[in-house]
Amino acid sequence: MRTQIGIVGAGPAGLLLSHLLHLNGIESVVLEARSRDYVENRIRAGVLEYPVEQLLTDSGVGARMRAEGLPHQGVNLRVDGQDHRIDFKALTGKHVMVYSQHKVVQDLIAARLAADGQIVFEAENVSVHDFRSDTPHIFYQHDGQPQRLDCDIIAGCDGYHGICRDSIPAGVLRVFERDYPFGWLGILADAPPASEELVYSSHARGFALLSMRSPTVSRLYLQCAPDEDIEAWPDDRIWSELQTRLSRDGFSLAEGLITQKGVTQMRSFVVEPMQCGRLFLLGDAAHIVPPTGAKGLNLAAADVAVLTRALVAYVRNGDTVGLNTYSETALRRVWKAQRFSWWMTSMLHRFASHTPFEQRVQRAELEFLFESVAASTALAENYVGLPLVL
Ligand code: RFL
Ligand code: PHB
Repeated sequence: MRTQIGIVGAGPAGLLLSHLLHLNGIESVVLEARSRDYVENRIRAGVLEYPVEQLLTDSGVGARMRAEGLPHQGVNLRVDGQDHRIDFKALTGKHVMVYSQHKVVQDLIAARLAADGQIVFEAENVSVHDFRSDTPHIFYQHDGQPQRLDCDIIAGCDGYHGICRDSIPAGVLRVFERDYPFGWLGILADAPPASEELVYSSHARGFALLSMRSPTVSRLYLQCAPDEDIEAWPDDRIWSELQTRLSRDGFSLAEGLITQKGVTQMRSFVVEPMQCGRLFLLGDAAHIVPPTGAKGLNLAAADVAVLTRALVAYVRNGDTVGLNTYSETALRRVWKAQRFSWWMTSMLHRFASHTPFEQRVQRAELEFLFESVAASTALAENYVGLPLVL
């Protein structure tokens, strides 16, 4: 089989890339290790930046998001039981859209299939080859049969645990990373969200976050040990800890049936460059952010915007400038989102290693944020999302 762009991974990055390329008359084939049912129901991110919401709308896949998504004009930072609202609308004129990642994935799959796009689900043993030559190709198995996909360019959209990044020869990539001494215990619950907007709470017992998926479903997180044993957290312990860490006068957290729970590791990770020959890395395949800034999915979409522009110039006019500068361009935004995610994480979590001096500095950082319009604006500007291409 032959196509113009071979895409590994049907997460948000791979599907959005395939969709935008199609709108520009460029063919692609997406190879996905998992089943359609699995990728369409994988619960992950929930906050779309303003430029990402616009990109989805402008590219014709925003109808359900506009009908079911919840536009949020601000967030609350709760510190020791006191709320401080960051008003996105007043500070930036923009908002964010609360809409589940798995619905974005469903919407993109529906659009690709409606346009006769090719997505191979349950592709096994995918491997990428000769991407430093003019004849890159991908081997995989499907229904037990060996297959070969020849293409001009390979897009590695296969997430943090994928194979594309590790296929790049040793010595090409430089890794930048930071691990945090905590994780997040996350739940999904059939309970009406106790606040109309997200609440990021800094509490003496650790960070907590109140988020949501719909008017009847809450998404809640607790700072926990990085290797926390989920078995040690029966539902009543989770609710009791959430009640404590999110408490505020006049606030009551609605409880309900917990339908999912899990622990996520917190990590910052970037590889440079995000390309090797004709293999390009996008999204989690190239970088991971801690979730405190809600940036992971949005960064994947921004990489896609940069690569789409470069591929269109290349396919239409043979112009290779965009491809040659893909990594440099994408990394400008990646590092700004890394900085923001690291900063939000550092400001809002409890660090067992903090000295009394560092605790006071953390407190001063929060107080300054609430007192200064300039500081609040900087948070709002980053949270609603920097322009997709910087
Ligand atoms: P994805 O979504 O991981 O998609 C990669 C796809 O590649 C497939 N794949 C392969 N296919 C073929 N062959 C192989 N060898 C393959 N190996 C992997 C996978 O099955 C998958 O379908 O990466 P992408 O597209 O770059 O999108 C990135 C986002 O998914 C990610 O940044 C966010 O979900 C991160 N993230 C969150 N971000 C937020 O902004 N807010 C959140 O609340 C939030 N919560 C989360 C998260 C990530 C989580 N992970 C990764 C464990 C919660 C979790 C649990
Ligand atoms: C979520 O709704 O899952 C969510 C929201 C904001 C974050 C992280 C996760 O910062």
